[in-house]
Amino acid sequence: NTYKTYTERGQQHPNACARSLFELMERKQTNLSVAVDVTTKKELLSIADAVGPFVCVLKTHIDIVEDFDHDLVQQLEQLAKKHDFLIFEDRKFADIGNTVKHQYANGIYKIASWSHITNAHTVPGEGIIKGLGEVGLPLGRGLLLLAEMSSKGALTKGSYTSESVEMARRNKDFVFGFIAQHKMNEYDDEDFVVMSPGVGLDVKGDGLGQQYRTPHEVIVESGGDIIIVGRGIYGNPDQVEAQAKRYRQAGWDAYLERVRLHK
Ligand code: UP6
Repeated sequence: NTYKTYTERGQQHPNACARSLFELMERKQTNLSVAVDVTTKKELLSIADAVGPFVCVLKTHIDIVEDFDHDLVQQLEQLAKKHDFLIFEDRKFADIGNTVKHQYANGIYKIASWSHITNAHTVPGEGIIKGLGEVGLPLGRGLLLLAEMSSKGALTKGSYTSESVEMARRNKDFVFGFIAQHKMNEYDDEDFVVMSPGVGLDVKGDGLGQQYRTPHEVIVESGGDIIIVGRGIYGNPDQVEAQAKRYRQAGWDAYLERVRLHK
């Protein structure tokens, strides 16, 4: 399935969130997700509006915004409609089922009410998926599991990764993919969406453990589906739109090459 077109995968996918994601990727011709890791509402909204036309998914870390309020969320939702993208709050839940349920539904952020996609570490075991699912499934949300991290020395490898994939296989109603560095599909009847962070065209790292690969390495060589790019796009405030176009083109060209190679 990794080597089929996004359209074909969208038509066959059992998960509603994945279906709409694949459809919108093909419609907008983009497999780019921008990670907007800025700390003010104003910057977040202005970058979201600037990159909106070029992304399939806008990724947030809502808890770093100093002046968070519910108007921010409403404006993000409006931008998602205006530009046709999904919102992914990169919350990286990591607690027992009962706790993450509250962290997902309640508190200040009420993530489940506005974020189409969120993610979770598998370190607590499968209860984390059950807890999040009680909140997210009735709302039609989708979950990604962190199977592999991009940072140097990450412990997400070997049996940790393969057992994370097994957890996803047992929870396909809610889990539609992974944050990972490689494709995870092994069987004909499964189609996990792999979103890969740690993507950059100009630098190889950030001095704090982040490691960057190119869109070609991620999509053609490793079989990832969506590239997640943060500082490479918003790092220079004067170039946000130009960089978004550049990464969107690099990601889409890599996807077309992958489809061509495996025809
Ligand atoms: N992220 C990673 N690596 C992971 C998982 N998530 O970098 O394994 C997230 C970071 C950040 C974004 O939290 O939001 O992806 C990468 O940003 P960057 O392109 O500016 O390094």
